[in-house]
Amino acid sequence: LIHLKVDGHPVKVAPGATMLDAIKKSKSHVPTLCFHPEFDPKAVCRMCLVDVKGWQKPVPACRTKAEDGQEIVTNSKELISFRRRDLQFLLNRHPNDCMHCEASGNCKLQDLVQEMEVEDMWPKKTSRGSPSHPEHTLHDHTSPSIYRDMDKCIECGLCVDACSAQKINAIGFAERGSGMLPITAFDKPLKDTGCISCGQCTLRCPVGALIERPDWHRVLDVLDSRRKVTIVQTAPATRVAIGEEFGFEPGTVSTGRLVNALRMLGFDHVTDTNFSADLTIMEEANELLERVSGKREGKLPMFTSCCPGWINYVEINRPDLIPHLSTTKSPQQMHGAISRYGPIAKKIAEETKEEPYIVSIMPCTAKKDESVRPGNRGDIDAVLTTRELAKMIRHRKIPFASLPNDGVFDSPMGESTGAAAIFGASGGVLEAALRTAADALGLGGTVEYKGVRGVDRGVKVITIKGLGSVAAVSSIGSAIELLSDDDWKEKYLMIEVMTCPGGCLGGGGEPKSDDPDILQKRMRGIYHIDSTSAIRKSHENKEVQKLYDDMFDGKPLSHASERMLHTTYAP
Ligand code: HC0
Ligand code: SF4
Repeated sequence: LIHLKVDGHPVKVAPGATMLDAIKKSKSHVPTLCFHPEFDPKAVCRMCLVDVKGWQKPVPACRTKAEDGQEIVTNSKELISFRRRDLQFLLNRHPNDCMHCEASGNCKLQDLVQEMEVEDMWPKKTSRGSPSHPEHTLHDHTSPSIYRDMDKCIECGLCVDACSAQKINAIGFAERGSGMLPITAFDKPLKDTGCISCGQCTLRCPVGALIERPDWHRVLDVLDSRRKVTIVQTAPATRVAIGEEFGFEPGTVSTGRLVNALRMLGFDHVTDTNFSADLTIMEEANELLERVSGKREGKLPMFTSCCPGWINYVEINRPDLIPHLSTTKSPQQMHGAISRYGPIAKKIAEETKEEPYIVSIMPCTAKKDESVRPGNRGDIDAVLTTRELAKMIRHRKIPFASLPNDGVFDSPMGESTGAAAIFGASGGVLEAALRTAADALGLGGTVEYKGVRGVDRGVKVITIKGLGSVAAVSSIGSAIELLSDDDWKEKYLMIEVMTCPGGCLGGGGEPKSDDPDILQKRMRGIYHIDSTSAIRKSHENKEVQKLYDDMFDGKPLSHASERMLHTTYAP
């Protein structure tokens, strides 16, 4: 271990640790703006400059190694006044209209202004436009999922890191050196770039320059007007992350609190996307078996189709892979279709002669994009991220943290199994499909396929006797690597791709976090739901069985289910 002192107090850290790690272990604190544990430190914001006894100049703590015997000073008068000047410099180029900013209350710049008490230095006039880069597109609202308001950009580069970690590179630096501004390739509107709407950039942006398209205001308007009957669905990965916004430990399972909060917001029917995750497995597992037996068109290996960032990637970059994509709609879109045409909608029509207003709560920004795809348009009226839901809850002063964790979903469209719960984690869709396919083939054996679990970027492979090898890919960058040669075509029967590292629980619409173990913690929550579920296989979901009897001629891949639960893709 390395022994050093921070502001006079002894601290021990492991070899390789940075000064910032040491400071975090101590009672001291230095602010950071451009640092995130997922990426290499760039030290451009200069907020974490510290002095070291005997050293001539201050150094950035984020990227300077801790060494034996160092005596670090974090808070000298000079350092504090340097930080305040630096902040003032940023504020001079910033619109400073927090009152209208979606990031307000969840913005590192705003927090720092308060922490460093530089409110007085705030320019009185809001300055629209970026004086250093008037030529670049500042306001880009062309994407159905992501808004760019670049006059709020503080040039920390975390969005560039995020997009490059995804190997998409839709945004990059316009210039090197001073005055770097992240822009799209050729300064095109985002919708005309290779952006797949994954939202990883919005997850890392410390301010309000990159955000999910805000739809929560119009949903609140509908709820307030009470003119429409509303149906809301909530995704597998939302329930293990929403609590973070209200002080719960990451991974805390808040399903009951979430249901209660949605009812208090005024939603008339609170339903579970997990119900439709079970339905998805019924279609997708049977689709796989029919492709294997040659009864159905479509190539092997079959790719999962529930991740809209992945679908965007294939359509934009690899249309040759379309025949490999499962035609099964995602749970969100199946749920949208059944909300629009199924039993709840029928009842609403009988009582009010109206159509319902349908909302989904997702950990994902690309789900906004998915809901307006040609084959889906109209089923879902608004898609909100987990972060947007948290804003609504705060806006309505609902005391989420003190709500009992006992709310239950409506029935129908509320029952789900452990197989549905694990959709929220990388490998989960595959594991859920295996549980059903293995039973259909009479393979028996295990419920758990632990080899496909895990949140790190990369590819996990397992081989099932009597079936073949299957792979789960965590992050689009890892999928791009896997697809770079043709090996995969021979090796696997089925491949799950999740765009975001860790799967939906690492989605671009989840709460922002600087915790390096955040994905692990949320994953534990997901598998806890599964292991404590009474029913753990999708085909044993009673509500799903009844839905097949009532709407889909009693079986998956029937004529009726092909019409409502499957989709097509186009380059
Ligand atoms: Fe997912 Fe889904 S599991 S994509 O990650 O399949 O967003 O949580 O809702 O639709 O169920 C996201 C999460 C979903 C869908 C489901 C799938
Ligand atoms: Fe890149 Fe994803 Fe952001 Fe698009 S949404 S710019 S692909 S990180």
